[in-house]
Amino acid sequence: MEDKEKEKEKENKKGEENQNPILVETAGRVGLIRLNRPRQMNALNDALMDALGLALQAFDEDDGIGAIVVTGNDKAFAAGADIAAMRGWDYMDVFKSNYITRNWETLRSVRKPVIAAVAGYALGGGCELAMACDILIAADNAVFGLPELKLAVMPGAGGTQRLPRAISKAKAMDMCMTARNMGAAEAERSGLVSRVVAAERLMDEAMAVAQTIAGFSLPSMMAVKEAVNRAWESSLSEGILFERRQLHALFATADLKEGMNAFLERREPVFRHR
Ligand code: DAK
Repeated sequence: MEDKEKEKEKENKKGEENQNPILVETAGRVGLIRLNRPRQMNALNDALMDALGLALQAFDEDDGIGAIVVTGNDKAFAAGADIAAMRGWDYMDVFKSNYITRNWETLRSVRKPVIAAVAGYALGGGCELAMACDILIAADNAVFGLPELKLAVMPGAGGTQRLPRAISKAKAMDMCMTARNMGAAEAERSGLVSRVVAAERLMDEAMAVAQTIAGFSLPSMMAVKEAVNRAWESSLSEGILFERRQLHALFATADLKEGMNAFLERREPVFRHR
C-alpha cells in the first residue's frame, strides 16, 4: 500500500514537472489567472501559491490592467491546501517558514479588484482563497466548504475570520464545525457569493464583470476597494472618515474632472487612470 502511494506521488510529480501550476493571459485590461493542477483538483501547494503571488503582483504593477480574475477549471476552483505536501510537516516547519503568510498573503496586498470565478469544489484553502478575493462569482455547480476538521487541522488561511464576516457567526460555526459543504444556491442566499450563473456562462460573466470594472477610473476603483476593505476592520466613525478623505482625494484626479465633464457634455468619458 505504501509503495503504491509512493509510486503515485512520483507519477504526479513527474506529470507536474512539465506543467505550469497557473496559466496566465490577458483580455484587454483584464488579467486572467487559471489555477492549473487539474490532476490534484488544483490543490494549493507552494509552487502554485508562489506562482499565483507573482502573477498577481505583476498584474497589480501593470498599467494596462484594471481588474484580475482568478479561476480554476469546471471541476474544481481548488480542493484546498495540498494535503500530500502538508502531511510530512511538523510545527517547526510551518512556524519557521511562516506557512500561509509567506505566499498566500500576497493576495491581501493587491490593490486592483480581484474576482474569483468559482466552478466545482472550493474547499478548505480553496474556499479561503476565493473568500480573500473581492468579488466571488459562482457557477451553479460550485461547492464551498471548510472540511479541515476531517483532517484534524483547522482553517488557517483566513477561513475562521472571513467566513463569519461574510455570512453569519452561526452559519460560519456550522460550516467549520460540521465540515459540511454548501452549494451555490445556499452560498448566494447566505451572502458568501455575489452572483450565481449557469456553469457554462461562468467565464463570460466573470470576464464581463471584470471588463466593466477595468473600464472605470483605476485610482477611483482603488479608492473604493480600500474603503470597502476598511469597513471590515474599523468602527463606522473611522470608516466614514476614511471614506470621506478618499472622496476628497479623488477631486485631485484628472479622471474625476473627465467623468463629470463627459456626463454634462453627454458623451462617454475617456479615463486616463490618473
Ligand atoms: N490535496 C492534495 N490532493 C488532493 C486534494 C488536496 N486538498 N484534493 C484532491 N486531491 C487529489 C486526490 O488525492 C486525487 O489524487 P489521486 O488519488 O488521483 O492521485 C485527485 O486529487 C482527485 O481527487 P479525488 O479522487 O478525491 O476526486 P473526487 O471527485 O472523488 O473527490 C473532492 C473530490 C474534492 C471531494 C476530494 O478530493 C476531497 O475531499 N479533497 C480534499 C478536500 C479537503 O479536505 N480540503 C481541505 C484541505 S486542508 C494551515 C493553513 C491552512 C490550512 C491548513 C493549515 N496552517 C497555517 C498550519 C488549510 C488546510 C486545507 O485546505
